[in-house]
Amino acid sequence: MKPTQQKQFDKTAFQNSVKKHLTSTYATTLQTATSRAWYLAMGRALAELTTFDLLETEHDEKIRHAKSVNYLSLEFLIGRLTGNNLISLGLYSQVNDAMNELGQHLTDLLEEERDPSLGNGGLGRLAACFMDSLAAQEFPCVGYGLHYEYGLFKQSFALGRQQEAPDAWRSVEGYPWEVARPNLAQEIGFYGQVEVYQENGEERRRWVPGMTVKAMPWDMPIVGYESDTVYPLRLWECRAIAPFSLASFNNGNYFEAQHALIDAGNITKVLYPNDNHEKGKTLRLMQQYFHSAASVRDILRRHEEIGHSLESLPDYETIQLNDTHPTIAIPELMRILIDEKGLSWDDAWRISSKTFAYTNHTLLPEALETWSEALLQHLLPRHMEIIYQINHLFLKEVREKWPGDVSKQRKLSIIQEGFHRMVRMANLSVVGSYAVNGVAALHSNLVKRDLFPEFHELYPTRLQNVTNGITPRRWLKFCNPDLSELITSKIGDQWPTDLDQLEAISQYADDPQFQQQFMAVKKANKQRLADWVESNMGIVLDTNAIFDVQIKRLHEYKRQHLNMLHILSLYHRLLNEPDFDMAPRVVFFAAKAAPGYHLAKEIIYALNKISERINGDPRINDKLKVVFIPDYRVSIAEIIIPAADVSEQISTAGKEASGTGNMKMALNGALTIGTMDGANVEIREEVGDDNIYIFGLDVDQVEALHANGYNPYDYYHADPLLKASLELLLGDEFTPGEPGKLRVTYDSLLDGGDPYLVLADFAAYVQAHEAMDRQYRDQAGWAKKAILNTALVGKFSSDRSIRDYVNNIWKLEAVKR
Ligand code: 26Q
Repeated sequence: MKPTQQKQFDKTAFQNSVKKHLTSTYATTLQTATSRAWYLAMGRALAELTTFDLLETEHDEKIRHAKSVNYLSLEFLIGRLTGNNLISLGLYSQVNDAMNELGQHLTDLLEEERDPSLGNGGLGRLAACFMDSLAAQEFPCVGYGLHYEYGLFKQSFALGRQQEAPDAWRSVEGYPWEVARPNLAQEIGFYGQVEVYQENGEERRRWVPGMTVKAMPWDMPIVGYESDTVYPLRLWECRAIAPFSLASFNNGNYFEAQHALIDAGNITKVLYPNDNHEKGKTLRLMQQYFHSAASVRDILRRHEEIGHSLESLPDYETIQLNDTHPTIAIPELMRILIDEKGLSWDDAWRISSKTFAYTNHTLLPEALETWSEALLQHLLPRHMEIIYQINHLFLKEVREKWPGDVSKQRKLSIIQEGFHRMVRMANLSVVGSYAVNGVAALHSNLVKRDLFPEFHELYPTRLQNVTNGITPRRWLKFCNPDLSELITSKIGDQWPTDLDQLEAISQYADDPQFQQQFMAVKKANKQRLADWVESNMGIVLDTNAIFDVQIKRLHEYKRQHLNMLHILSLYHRLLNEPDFDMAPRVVFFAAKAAPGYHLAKEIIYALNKISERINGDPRINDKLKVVFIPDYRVSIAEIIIPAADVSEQISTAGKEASGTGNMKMALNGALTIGTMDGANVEIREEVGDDNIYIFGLDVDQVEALHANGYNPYDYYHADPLLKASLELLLGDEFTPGEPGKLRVTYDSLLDGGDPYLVLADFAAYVQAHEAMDRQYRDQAGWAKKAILNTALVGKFSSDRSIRDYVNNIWKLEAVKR
């Protein structure tokens, strides 16, 4: 901590500020204020401090003249800011004391904050961790996202089925940490046509939009850990240009005018709830362009305000595209440079193609974005022209490299031919970027080998790897204070900014006293989770049981249904094998399903019904419990992760690009049961084979099995335990009096062909669990493995990921204030 930080905190002034906000901002009194009002007033008082530092950082001459990264993402899943910012500010205990004197408990007030759920899952959470690591290491940056009025839907269950409700994360009072920046608002066009005109004897083109909306920025402060650098997460909100058209108001068309207002307001109304699946909806494309256009203009504004030439843009600004979602920023920058700034195509392309870099997060074909050419043409006619020209020049390169090879041209073209011609956003991103990266070593290799092999040949240095990471501030220091203190008592307090230091903990892995302390912390965290479950769900849990955790979006490739089959196999054995013994186990799930993903919702339903039956079955003697925690979000992850004994990372090999929950749970001392997929491969490298339970088919075996014609019935008939487990889904065991209600899941695994090879991996998965079960009964041995997990995963700090981006891709320097 910088000494200046503590000096800056004036307790009385802070308390007065809280009181002032209670009365003047929230119209309440010290006597009548609710906890919620206290939280809001405290948040505003704290935000005053960070807004001050935000503006100081923005105006710092050294920072203004340094190179910055602009992280463009349609999602930033930041989670609650108050507790985290208190830690970064180094003010947690001072504010705790100050609020105590006002008769308030800080921990209670923190619970009043609603999560800003402005993302679906891994990709959005990664963006949030990256912002934390950028600010912590003082790399100049701006995060650009969207200010959705409604975040990811709230999930509840009705008779076991997922219900979705809108997530009004700002409530009526607004969110205390955000500050509107009306001076930085932009106008964004849509539709219209391209006009051709002459200037100085030259033919020029300009886009005349048919509709214009306003982009209003809201800044969220990203507070550098123990530094007074605050960088902005700038979220654009769409508004109608004027409240309504005055002309139509006056001629009586008032309601028509209101219509325009509603349309514009719609663009940032709600986050699309699809994850790893694209649906070519117009409104989604409007969101993407709105986001890209506002962000690119803001970047150019900053660049030009300092007086830099356009030529030097890549020396001062780099733009990282978080997946293809903001790819339309590439033709937008080209359009501005050519049509508005008067640059030649070649000059514009030289600038643009040195400015953008693109991160790929998926190999799943259904997740690769394509947009209908007709839709793009209609919505963004000038961008479509620019895309054609980029493609034209690119295909020339392809022909030079592979003369006469039409199939290469067809495969690499940015335009996919066919009855409905489509624009391939991934191809546009690769062509328009100076660097492309995957998110884990295995994934990046598959990007080179399977997804973009020709691009790799054409541009041999463009494709790279940057393994994902997580911020140790939120995902250890803040969410697991007891473990953090234990670690600090052994190795000092510098590990949150230098996570490799955790390795020094490994010397205590065999120390019985440390083992006992480590397991006592785990037990207390399990108790905290058990208390949450009891008070929110009415299920009583035994903290001696193995806490076996799978928390992530519901998707077939993540194979929650493989976990389900394991549960069914345990249930079957408990009821049918007199000699079967197992350590008590609680299996936790938390997962949202995309509202349109039918099978995912059926799997949730099945898990809920199975949970109901098993938890209430006296025959199994409390050996097994299943808990499906509703409404998975960052704040509940902060309770579950520190309590996990077992981390389920069981995707079909080759399908999970990286995973980041795997890193969070290992860091908090859970043992992973996982496939050779994503970052599991690198976690195994770090913790060693003895401290992780790897099972199942690897990428090559998956490929071979598909190539040889996979038939799930082969496994079904050959393995009696598998057959018995699956058949439990057919009767009325879990839906008394209503047999067959769970058969959708059963059918997908048999007649449906089991596309993710659940049945093929079942036996190996059961075996790996048996080995874990045996290990758990030797608590000292388990403790050693758990300690080594915490000690050896320092690599997965997002600080390291950011340094990899900085050194290998962005080439920027940290700027100390
Ligand atoms: C695309 C078009 C239209 C609507 C929605 C989307 C869309 C939205 C979100 C497509 C994909 C996503 C999210 C993808 C995602 O979260 N991927 C995960 O990224 C993590 C961070 O790199 C990885 O750890 C995970 O492996 C990967 O699945």
